[in-house]
Amino acid sequence: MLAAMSLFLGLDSSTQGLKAVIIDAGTGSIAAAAAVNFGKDLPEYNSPDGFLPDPDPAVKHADPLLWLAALDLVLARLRAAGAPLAQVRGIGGSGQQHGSVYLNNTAAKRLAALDAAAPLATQLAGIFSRKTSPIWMDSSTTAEVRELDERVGKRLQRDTGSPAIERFTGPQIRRFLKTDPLGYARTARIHLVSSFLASVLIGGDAPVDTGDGAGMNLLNLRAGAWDAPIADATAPGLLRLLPAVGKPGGIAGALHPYFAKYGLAAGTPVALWTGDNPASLVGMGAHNPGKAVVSLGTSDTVFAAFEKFHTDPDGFGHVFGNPAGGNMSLACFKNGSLARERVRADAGVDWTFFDETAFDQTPAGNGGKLALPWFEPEITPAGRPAGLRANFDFAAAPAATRIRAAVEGQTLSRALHSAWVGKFDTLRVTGGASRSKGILQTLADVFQARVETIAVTDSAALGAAFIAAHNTGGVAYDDLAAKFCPTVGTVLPRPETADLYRGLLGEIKRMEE
Ligand code: XUL
Repeated sequence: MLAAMSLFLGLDSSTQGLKAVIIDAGTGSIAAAAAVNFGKDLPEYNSPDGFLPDPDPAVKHADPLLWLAALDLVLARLRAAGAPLAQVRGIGGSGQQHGSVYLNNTAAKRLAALDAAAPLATQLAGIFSRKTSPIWMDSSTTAEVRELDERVGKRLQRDTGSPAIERFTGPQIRRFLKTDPLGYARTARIHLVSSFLASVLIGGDAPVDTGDGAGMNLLNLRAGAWDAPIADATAPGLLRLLPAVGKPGGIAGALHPYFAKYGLAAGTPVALWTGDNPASLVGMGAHNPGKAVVSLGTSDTVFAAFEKFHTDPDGFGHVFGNPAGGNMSLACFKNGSLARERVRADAGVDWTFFDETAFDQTPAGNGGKLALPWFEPEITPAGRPAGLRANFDFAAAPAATRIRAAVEGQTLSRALHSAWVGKFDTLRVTGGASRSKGILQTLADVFQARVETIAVTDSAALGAAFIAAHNTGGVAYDDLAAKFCPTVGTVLPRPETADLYRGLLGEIKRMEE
């Protein structure tokens, strides 16, 4: 009975799918999990990678009905698997950041009147004033970013935590205003992916949290409220289209009776939803300052909780609200695992060679040979042409030398651009490449920090469940982290490499310029 009192559901709506996990906060175990892949499981939405194909490579929009269909499907899957949905005491969630959903003036009524007899995507098809949602991969707003820079200037970064960024919501809203003024005029509410899905769960109008709200170029993080002059400079009348801003620890509302058909209890408290990166921060057990997270994925990210509000002096990184209170930093490096994969494939070696052998065959520092595998235009640092950069004849070098050069180059660049992210002595590493002994040792040596791997795979969904347990059940984040995020591996920095890598920081900086 005691265990049944402590079940919490976490949902994560990412670019490519929706994940659900039910945690037992009492025993520290996963009670159930399910997932939906947008492309494979819902092919009728014509979005193999989670967004709609578009002839313009800068345009990346998704169909919000796809996210609704996925919500019905993932809950149906949990139910079919016999998950203990009736005992869930609270629900939390996270969404891909920056993506926005535009609702017309019928939305409030239709959300309140959800009918269990029909699927969400059918009964909510008419609530949108913009048929598609721009997502974080969209980069079609270069002109709007320039306009916001001109209109607001440096204050944008100083008060919202980020300069104007193409994928951020404010520039996207401005583009909508410019390209479809009638559609903008028909808009009654603009939600983030996270607050939209929370709104559906409660059949109402959920607040935006400061974690995800900070990804909009609209939230004054110093004040924890929308910045009226910035909203005005973005689009006229925007302030009244924005939902309330919720405080960390807050509740969005009570679960709508619609969801009783899956076995969930109507009225179950739904915590404020947040962005996937803020959710990952807590899901990785890194909600307190002192531990930074390095996530090695399609893009690599470095993020950490920090105390006193400050921003990246170079203007590349972002500040978001920390769901546990305070703020978090995030630096995003576009050339992550795809770049490593290309270096490996071009060298004609397998992953064991890339992950380990290459590092056994070469010395730390690689005799000064470094490479920056920027096959895609990099965003940290931004504004440099794409292409591989090396300070030696890369193509002619042995495979092991190339691999160490690329991994050390990437890692030194991560270190160079994350000096501002917050104080830490530990790096928690996650993502596919965290299996590589060579990468882990390089991280430990370059950052001179203890490197920990933990067993968590879906850190955003797990973090969403933590947020549910904390905000609706009063469970402490420290308890959750201790139970769910134990360290499974540790790599210590070798002090004798500290000077070597410190010396190479200057060289990588020169190569970036
Ligand atoms: C962060 C960002 C991505 C998305 C991925 O700024 O754009 O990490 O949140 O879902």
